[in-house]
Amino acid sequence: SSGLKERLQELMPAQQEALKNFKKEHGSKIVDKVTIDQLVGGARSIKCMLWETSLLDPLEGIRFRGYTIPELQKKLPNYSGKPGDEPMPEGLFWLLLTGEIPTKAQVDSLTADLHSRAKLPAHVEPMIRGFPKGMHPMTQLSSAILALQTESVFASEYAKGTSKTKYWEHTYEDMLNLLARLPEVCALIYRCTYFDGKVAPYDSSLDYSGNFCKMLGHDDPAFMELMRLYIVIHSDHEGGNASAHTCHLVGSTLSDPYLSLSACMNALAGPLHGLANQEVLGWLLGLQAQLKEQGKDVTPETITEFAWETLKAGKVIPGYGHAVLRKTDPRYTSQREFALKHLPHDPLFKLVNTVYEVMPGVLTEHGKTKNPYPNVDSHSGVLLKYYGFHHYDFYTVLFGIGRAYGVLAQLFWDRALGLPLERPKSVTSEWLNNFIKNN
Ligand code: NMX
Ligand code: MLT
Repeated sequence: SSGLKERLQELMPAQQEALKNFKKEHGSKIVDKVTIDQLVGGARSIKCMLWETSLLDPLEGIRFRGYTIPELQKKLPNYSGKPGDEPMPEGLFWLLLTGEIPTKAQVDSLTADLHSRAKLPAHVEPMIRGFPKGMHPMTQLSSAILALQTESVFASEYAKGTSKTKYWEHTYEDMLNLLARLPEVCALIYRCTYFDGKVAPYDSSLDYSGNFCKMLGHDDPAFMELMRLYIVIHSDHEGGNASAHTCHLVGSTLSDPYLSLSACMNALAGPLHGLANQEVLGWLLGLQAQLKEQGKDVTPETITEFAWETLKAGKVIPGYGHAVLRKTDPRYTSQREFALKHLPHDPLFKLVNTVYEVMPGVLTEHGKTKNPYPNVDSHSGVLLKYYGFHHYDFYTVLFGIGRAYGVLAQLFWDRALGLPLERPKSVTSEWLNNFIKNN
């Protein structure tokens, strides 16, 4: 054992007690009000969910258990031990679960634990190999996670009549097994969708990200570094985003972590959410192709023209805007810094920079979006493409691996804290009209 389960077992009683007492003492206090705009408009900003692992500030961006991304880069153990290298996702997972920065030895033991759980059940590989050509990688991922559900400890223990006090333990087993099995699942999807289906053997001498990259067929240590950063920054974005909320909602019915994570991936697969990262690269390549065809250079003026064409066609600029953020996403900034360090002269990186110079102005003039600045998806494709990873309809799968770390850590606490079935109240238009008449 890595010691993680034992540490959680030590931490749980105090957290359970604190929440119980907090509810008892302050349960009737009002933290928010709901306007009709919010009710009709996607529940935007309504504070109505407990999510322990991260918190999003509109101006500052994300903090994971209180730490910003630059702080994580300094404090979490990295693979090489060299200062300045990227943090390991296993360390982030420890932090998300416990609220504590792990030592390198703890991270290494968690890596070893994950490796020991990685073997797929026999039916999953043939199923992935049998998926029809052209099936989107996110559809494959969600289906493969569902297929893994035959192994759910939570589901089988529940069927045997386990006690509520044990839910956390079954969830713990499922979440680790599930995280451990995702690299091979994703590598199989990747190699079967774009190549000859051959997957490099599992390499447990590497860390989670290193082995994952190797199985994908990308051996470059710099790409492995990128993957560490990529998984860390995509892991969690508080609870209200569509994928995290979906996982939490589905899990609240006591559907096991496999069913919950598969549902989470279906939300992430939408173009307004995680699929935007593939859309961004498509948009940038479309821009390059059109300008080349027209014999024009890539300049702030030609980019502005192309952006207006997109907007006038009734489409969004992918990678820009956000439901909560009102400034440049720090996840964008961390990827930009990675690019400045590793690929400062890449032409596509330069293009992304020029887009960044003009787009806030274009979107402000357009006058609709509340946030004209780039989000996480605006930068990720450029980095992946630089390392030869140009199959952009696979990008959201990588986002999905990252997101699994965050939503599963919270799902553990959902069960450990005994959070109830989620069931907000809906109303009809008729109800709203009557409400207005009477108020
Ligand atoms: N390009 C053009 N129009 C935009 C954009 C954009 N990038 N962002 C928002 N708008 C429009 C939006 O469609 C809406 O128009 P309408 O009134 O006609 O419906 C108006 O501006 C107001 O929207 P907001 O309140 O600013 O944004 P909202 O909270 O509704 O949506 C997003 C947030 C992220 C869905 C939206 O900004 C968007 O569609 N962005 C592009 C897609 C994208 O990058 N998604 C990835 C988000 C991050 N992630 O990974 O999940
Ligand atoms: C996310 O990472 O989930 C996105 O930025 C969307 C969000 O936070 O609403």
